[in-house]
Amino acid sequence: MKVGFLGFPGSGKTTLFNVVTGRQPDADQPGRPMSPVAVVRVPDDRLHRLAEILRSEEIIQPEMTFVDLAPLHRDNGAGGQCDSLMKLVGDAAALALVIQCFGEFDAEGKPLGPAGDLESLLLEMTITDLTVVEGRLERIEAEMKSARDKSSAERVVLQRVAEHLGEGKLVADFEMSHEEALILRGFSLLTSKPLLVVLNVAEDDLEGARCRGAAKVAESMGLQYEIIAATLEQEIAALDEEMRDAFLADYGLERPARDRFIRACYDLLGVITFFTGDHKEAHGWTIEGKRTVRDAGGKIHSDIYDGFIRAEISPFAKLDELGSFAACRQAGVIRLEGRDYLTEDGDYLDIRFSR
Ligand SMILES: Nc1nc2c(ncn2[C@@H]2O[C@H](COP(=O)(O)OP(=O)(O)OP(=O)(O)O)[C@@H](O)[C@H]2O)c(=O)[nH]1
Ligand SMILES: [Mg+2]
Repeated sequence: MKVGFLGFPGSGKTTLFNVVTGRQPDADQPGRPMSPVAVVRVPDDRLHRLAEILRSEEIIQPEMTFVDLAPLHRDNGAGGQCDSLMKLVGDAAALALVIQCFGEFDAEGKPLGPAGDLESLLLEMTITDLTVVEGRLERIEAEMKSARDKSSAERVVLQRVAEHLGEGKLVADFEMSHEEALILRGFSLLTSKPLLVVLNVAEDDLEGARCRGAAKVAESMGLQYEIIAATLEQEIAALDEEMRDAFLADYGLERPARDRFIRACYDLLGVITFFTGDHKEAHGWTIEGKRTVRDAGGKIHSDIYDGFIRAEISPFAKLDELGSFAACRQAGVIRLEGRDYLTEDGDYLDIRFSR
């Protein structure tokens, strides 16, 4: 699962990337990450309890990947960055749009303020999608000059999507059938991805009073947003635990932004966590989208997907309450399920498969 940070120059992408991935800024190259990709182990308290029950030696937290993408130019949504933008975003499953809500705005800086920045960022993405869709339509139409059938399913849906994008709407809000969704999936359109708006505020504006306009733009587009003071959070992240709690309390912050941000990404992507394990390790995994127990097995290994037979499911809440697998078995809360069972958050899976 990969989340990319997208935004205009200097909006705070690298600062936020450091906050979320727990990295310290690179002193030699401030503003540039050491490496733009980081795999983060996401803490889940339930794993400690599971390790206790399983008597596991090791705990393996689920992983999430973050990418600090190169900045987009501010060209007022002229759409000149389409190719590079598609390449830049690549296979990121979701995007965090980082909006600068701190500092002075240059008198000549084109989009003035966070609301304008968010609007032009969304416009840039919409134009990119439109360019991709129209490019494909042109090719289809050229191919169809020789064929008789003028109403291929792909052409029909692409025409509808082009119209939708032309109205400035996001593909995520496009109503489509299952078949149409399958056609569109292959294009990886930017505005079809789950988007989280990050309003990067100054430390004297933690409530985001100066970015109400941007928050309204996000709301009007049906997008979730988080208000985060990235530089402040970076300082907090560098403190030891005791100092950190005192610091957070001083600023009236409940938890570090990192937790809030990762939670928001989970919600955005509809991610759930499931568990496996034995005396060696207690292992947490995440899955989004299609999440039958067979798909969950596939996250672990393709052999499990291919040879799936059935799974024994123990819900974490029951394991926690009863304290052992034996007690769960006795209470009859362990279930045997086939491949189509929909995995629930907190399920402990014991999968039988043939090799
Ligand atoms: N006051 C304030 N400054 C910030 C905040 N976030 C980032 N900055 C500053 O803004 C500058 C740019 O931050 P970066 O995180 O490097 O921004 P970026 O989006 O990675 O920049 P590029 O990679 O060049 O596009 C740095 O000098 C940061 O210290 C913030 O929340 N408040
Ligand atoms: Mg940067």
